[in-house]
Amino acid sequence: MAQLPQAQIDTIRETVSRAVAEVKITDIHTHIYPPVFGELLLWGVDELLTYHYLVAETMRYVDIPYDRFWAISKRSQADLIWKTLFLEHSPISESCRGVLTTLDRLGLDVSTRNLEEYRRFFAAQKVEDYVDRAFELAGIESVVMTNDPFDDLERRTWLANKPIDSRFHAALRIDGLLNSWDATVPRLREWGYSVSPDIGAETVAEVRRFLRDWIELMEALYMAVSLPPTFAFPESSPRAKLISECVLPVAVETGRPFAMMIGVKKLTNPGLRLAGDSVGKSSIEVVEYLCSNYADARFLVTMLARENQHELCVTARKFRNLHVFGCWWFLNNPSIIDEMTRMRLELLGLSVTPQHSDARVLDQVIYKWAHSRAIIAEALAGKYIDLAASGWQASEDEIRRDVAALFGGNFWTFVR
Ligand code: RAT
Ligand code: ZN
Repeated sequence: MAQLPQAQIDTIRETVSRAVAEVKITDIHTHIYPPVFGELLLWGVDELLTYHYLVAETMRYVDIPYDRFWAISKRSQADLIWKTLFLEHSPISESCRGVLTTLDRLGLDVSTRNLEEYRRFFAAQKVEDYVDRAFELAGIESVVMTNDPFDDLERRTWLANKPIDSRFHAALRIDGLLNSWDATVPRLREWGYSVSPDIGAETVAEVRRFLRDWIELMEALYMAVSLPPTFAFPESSPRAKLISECVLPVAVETGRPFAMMIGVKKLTNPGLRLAGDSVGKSSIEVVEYLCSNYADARFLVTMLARENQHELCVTARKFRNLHVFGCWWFLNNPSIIDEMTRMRLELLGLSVTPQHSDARVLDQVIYKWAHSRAIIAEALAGKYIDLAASGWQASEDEIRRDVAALFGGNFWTFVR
């Protein structure tokens, strides 16, 4: 293999980094909303600071009882987090750094450390314009939301049939259906679906009708669920029955993928609320079983445990109806994104979607994409440099084509 001249290495790095910096992204899994969803759209510095990732980090340093923390105002929570994580310690964690990247990209001076000044900046923004600004700074073209028909606020907005900003696509989130069936039965009944706990033929037909109705109303691109490390399939549980009898048949019939986000241990520490979920290693055999036995269905899969990442890549090599995506939640850290992206490129080439933002606060798309782009660009550049050493030169157009696929193109091909 030829030893490449440094100038050629530098040129490849620059070309890849420019292509990645300029690509317009489809962010395939977020928790953000357009303004029409009212208070569901979170934005601004107090929301950034009270992100549940930062709540968990703060609680390691302070001894305030959890209940007291939740009882104080959001502004006071943000004050405590700012003081604890930014002023009393250097903010080196990925989530802390994210707040600073965001403020910096918005043109604020982080060296002043003046939270009140940042608050004044956000208070002067008009939300509609701010959405445009955040999209622009993040370089995103569109996002996929997480849309829960069991959330009353969200439900009301969908049922009101208001026009929705076309940059925001829907994903029908069905955790309620699959993870708490007993509590869901009375709600479905209340909404006119004739279901009963035992999941007989009529219930199956009615749950299918419910899924079809909501896919249509939301124009959902896919159905999605988060699942525990103990997720098993097949098994005799309401969840497994609902997946095989309702979700997968509707997925096939409507041509919508089923997204499984596997590996979350809910409320390991209930006092922390949303910040209290943890991670566990899951069974890859379940993914293999589903992909193999439901060959007509398509699965978008991300797993939360680092330990599952290699076998997930190998499984994707075996099943083309499996699309691997994202570095989810506790994996969305530079060292792990780097490792996972390289492994995926090596095992799956360009047939993955390496990242999603999971932003819960609109402004987070700015930092999450700035940080991920840099790491993915570096991993990718390494691959083109290795190719060049063999004599294969990827052209700039080819590099741009590949980058567009990784940052949204593959997803669109898969959902369509
Ligand atoms: O990453 C997160 O913010 C988690 O709290 C979850 O929302 C997770 O991403 C999910 O979609 O369940
Ligand atoms: Zn999420």
